[in-house]
Amino acid sequence: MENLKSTARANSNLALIKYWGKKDPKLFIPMNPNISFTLEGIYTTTTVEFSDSLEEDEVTIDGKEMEGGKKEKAVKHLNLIRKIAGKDLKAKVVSENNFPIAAGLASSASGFAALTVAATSALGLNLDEKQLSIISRQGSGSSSRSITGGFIEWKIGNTSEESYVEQIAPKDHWDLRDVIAIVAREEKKVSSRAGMAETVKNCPLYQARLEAINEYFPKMKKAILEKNFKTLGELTEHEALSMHACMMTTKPMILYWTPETIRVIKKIVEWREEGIQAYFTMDAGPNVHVITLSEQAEEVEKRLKEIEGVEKVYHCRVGDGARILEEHLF
Ligand code: 2P0
Repeated sequence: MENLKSTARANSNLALIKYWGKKDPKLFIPMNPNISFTLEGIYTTTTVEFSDSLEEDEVTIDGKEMEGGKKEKAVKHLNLIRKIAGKDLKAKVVSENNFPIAAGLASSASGFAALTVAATSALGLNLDEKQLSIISRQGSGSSSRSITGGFIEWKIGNTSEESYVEQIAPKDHWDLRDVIAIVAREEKKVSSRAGMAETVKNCPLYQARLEAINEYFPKMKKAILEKNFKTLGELTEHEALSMHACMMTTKPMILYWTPETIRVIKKIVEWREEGIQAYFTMDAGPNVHVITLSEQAEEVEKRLKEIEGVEKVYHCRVGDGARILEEHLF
């Protein structure tokens, strides 16, 4: 019998131009093109084994066997991969995050990228990064960006085959840092998937956001290629505020910030006046990602730890894409 088992590891990623809305919710085609960089050191490791001795799929994440919605999402993704491979075997999936899910760092990005790479490899599919990103995208949109390392663009496209990621620059192009301030959090009430669907439907500012992105998307790409930190930082902040303004003006409102989020934002603005080059961005949660340069990253980390309400700080470099590991989790 063939050995239908593989293990993959994928890093998380941080969007500078965010994905918040689907043009095609079935195929996970985004409303706007987005840009991210892959984060070194915040990752998911996943082993997948397909076997004819299993009667149903089994999915275990961080030691807990999944049931209900979370399991369904994984099974749906396995079904897509089984269909592509033309195989009908059930799978055992064991997945581990090296960060606590409760910290509010996106686990679906690294999780679905690792699942895609491990499952396709276990079934003997030999796919390139473009093809892997197209498959991963359909498990969770942001995971398509974790397939590839460095600085990434996710193209909208009109069809599934046209909506894939491409590297803008490799990770050693620019030693940017993401210093993440984990702040006290309430339980997340609105998931990204539900929140973005509501925003597309019920936010009066959404169209203006899309038009603005058309204008600043090429500027962000150019800022990365030319390593223009001031432009990159200013666009990153403006973009995050645009997304959160749309969330907040959705009916009913979606508000992910806590008082600590604002406290950290205000500090960053103050620090800039002292000459610290740092800019903020937030995802669908209260944590603040602080983008800075290697020379000032230690100082930013030290200062973030001193802010009341900041519980933990992660310091990430630009990372590699998803890869196969030789050692399995089971
Ligand atoms: C991003 N987020 O670009 C944005 C910023 C959240 C805020 O990508 O429905 O979990 O699985 O495709 O990938 C979160 O979206 O949503 C996300 P689905 P996903 O990073």
